[in-house]
Amino acid sequence: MIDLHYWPTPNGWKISIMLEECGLPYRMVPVNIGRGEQFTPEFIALINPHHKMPAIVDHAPAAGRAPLELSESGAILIYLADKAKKFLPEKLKYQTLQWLMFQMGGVGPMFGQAHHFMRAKKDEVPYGSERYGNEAKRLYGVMDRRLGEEKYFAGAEYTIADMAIYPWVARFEWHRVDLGAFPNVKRWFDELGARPAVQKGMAVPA
Ligand SMILES: N[C@@H](CCC(=O)N[C@@H](CS)C(=O)NCC(=O)O)C(=O)O
Repeated sequence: MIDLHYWPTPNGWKISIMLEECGLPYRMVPVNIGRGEQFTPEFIALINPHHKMPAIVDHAPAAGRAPLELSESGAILIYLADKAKKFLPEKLKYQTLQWLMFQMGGVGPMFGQAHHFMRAKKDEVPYGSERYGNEAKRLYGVMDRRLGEEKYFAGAEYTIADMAIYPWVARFEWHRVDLGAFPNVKRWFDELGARPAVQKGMAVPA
């Protein structure tokens, strides 16, 4: 059994989607980040010293191995792909990792900053909204070109890179992007949104 320390946000959804896609049994442990539950001494000592969700505890990682605590959603996705032997195909391994890193270093942090300035700060700092809004649009341009060349980010197969990017694109209204202006992203987004495991993962409640 895997414990998923979770709150329903794009970083949390990446892992709930992957667990659903793999059919791995898991138990959701809520971490209400609005109430600061990521700062409890237990969470910091036992789950993630960086006090962020998502994190997992795999109580049965492999025969004879001690339970594994893991944080950082990209690392968790790679771990689960290795465990389930799914969604990180050998022939697309490095392309998958490239687009996963693109999400971890680009899409996640930049869209997150756009949400902060546009929503939490309600455009009080116009420079912030403009800078991260423009960066979000630039990243959509990169994604649209890639998805004009390939069906999925890594190539012909659906991988953990798609699962990492999807929940961030699902917040397109938050970073004020018109999906219609990026037709290849929209085609991919609609296709993934029709997958039952994606729908289940996105619906895991708090
Ligand atoms: N790089 C981390 C980022 C995780 C992250 O930013 N989580 C946010 C919610 S989406 C969080 O737990 N924030 C609480 C805090 O920063 O105190 C990952 O990909 O797992």
